[in-house]
Amino acid sequence: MIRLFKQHKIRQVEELEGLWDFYPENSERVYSLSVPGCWEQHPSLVNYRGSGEYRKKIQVNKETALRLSFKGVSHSAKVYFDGVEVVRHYNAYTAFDAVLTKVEAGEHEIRVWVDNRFNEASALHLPNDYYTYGGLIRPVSVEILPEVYIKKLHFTPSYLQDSPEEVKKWQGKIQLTICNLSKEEKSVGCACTLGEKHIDLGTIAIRGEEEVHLQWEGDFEGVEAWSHEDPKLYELRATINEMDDVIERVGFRKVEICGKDILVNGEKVFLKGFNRHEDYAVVGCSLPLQLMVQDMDLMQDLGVNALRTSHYPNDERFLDLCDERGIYVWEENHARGLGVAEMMNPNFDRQCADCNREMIEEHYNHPSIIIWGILNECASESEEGRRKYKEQFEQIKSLDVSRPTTFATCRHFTDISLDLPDIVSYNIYSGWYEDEPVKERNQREMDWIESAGGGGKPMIISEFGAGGIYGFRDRARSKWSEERQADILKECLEVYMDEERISGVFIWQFADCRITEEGGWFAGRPRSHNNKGMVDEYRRPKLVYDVVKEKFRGKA
Ligand code: ADA
Repeated sequence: MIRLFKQHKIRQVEELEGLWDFYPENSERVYSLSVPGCWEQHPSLVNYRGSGEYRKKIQVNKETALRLSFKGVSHSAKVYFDGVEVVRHYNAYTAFDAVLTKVEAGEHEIRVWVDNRFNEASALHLPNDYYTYGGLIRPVSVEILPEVYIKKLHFTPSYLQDSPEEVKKWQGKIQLTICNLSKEEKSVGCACTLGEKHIDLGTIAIRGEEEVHLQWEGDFEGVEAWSHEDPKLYELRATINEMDDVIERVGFRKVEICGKDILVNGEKVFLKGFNRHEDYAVVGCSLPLQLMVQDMDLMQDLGVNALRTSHYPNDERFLDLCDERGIYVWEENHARGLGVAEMMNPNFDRQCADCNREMIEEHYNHPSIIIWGILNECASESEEGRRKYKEQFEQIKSLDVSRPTTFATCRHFTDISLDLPDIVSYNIYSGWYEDEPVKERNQREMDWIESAGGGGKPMIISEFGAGGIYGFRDRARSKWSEERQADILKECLEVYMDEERISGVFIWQFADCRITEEGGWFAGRPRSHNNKGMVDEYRRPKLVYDVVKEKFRGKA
């Protein structure tokens, strides 16, 4: 399954899920691996940090153009079609594609060289407090393209500011990009439907091998808003003649910052949720839908209304679930804990810019995403780091002005970048890393933030938590015991949930996850896992589960 809804009625799409041959580099052995999937799922590849080639043959019935779509390859890919390189990509967590023209009828071979090694060329995937898996970790599909096709369909909802509270006058902006793959100029009829509304965009002429960008804005009477309480979704379908179509699923919701408050559809919201790594004991980072649904069901059982996609763009199927369940999402680019030296890697700026662009282009239409985040705990206390934060926030705003921005800092009392984001967020581990009284420590943090450029803005506690090893019970309530984890979370939640200067809290973290042994991470991570989950990597609940459930459910 590529998405939780069909994205085409005309365009033919085939998902290339199932078994692919995998040839690890410098090995005679050939594996038969499931796609999507991590190669670590195979007992002989459970620790494999290296490269290899996936191979798959496809049949084409008549000459056509094809689009090969890769939703996530971890972490570097080079794609060959009949032995010719057609695209390469860096970063496990963003999608990419290749459009091939004049593909003849017959059998063809797709080869994907994949590499999950750490080296100078990789500025974002490096030894860290999560695991960089290997493989075709998200769906792969092949589409038959007509010579004129729809490349992009974006929808931006809004409402007139003078809308009376109870009935919003919803409006929407539709942006379409249409490509002409042929060498001759083509004229095509374009139209869109959204709910009951039909929009005729007229006949468009496109010169050979060029693309055009169309935009339409207008009112949408009688539509219902998307919100946490009532996540109403609509299908937006764009068509060109009977030649091609694209379907997106959208929602009428508007997110704004009003002083220290975050508003959704004009109502103040308090975000309560988890940081969630895409990681599950037996499948690595390549969760099938049923395990995504289990995670969502558990988080909703715990009483969340929000999620932070720590620390990278998520699988679109999970974002589709958030759209359907009314979960507010802080989606962020891929970075965790990079100091100045790592941010000065010559590939850092380009790899971040690519990730930001791909994240927003691909995930723009999800109503659940209400915040774009960048650069978790990077060097925001340095001049060099500040320049990079500033540059990336400018890029984000150039791609999307409809959502506020933030970043999670841990540069306490030294950060010089708090004036840059729309929302100030901080990671604080009182009771775990710092044995200071939770309330007093948080007051000092908030007072300093307001004096250091973050004043007048919403504040979110983007991480707090404690370690608890599943099954380790201790009457002494020592650190790493389930009892102590529950005690610390209880104290933190009693303070943070009742702090009127705070607009949201994200617990670190939903579930335990595998970490990278290299780089010394093992020393502070028993079992070579980050053990701060409410559940372990098999989703077995710890004592803290019911403590958090009672606190989260106790606050609307
Ligand atoms: C940091 C970081 C998280 C995780 C956490 C921890 O705040 O953002 O990814 O490493 O610390 O468990 O200490």
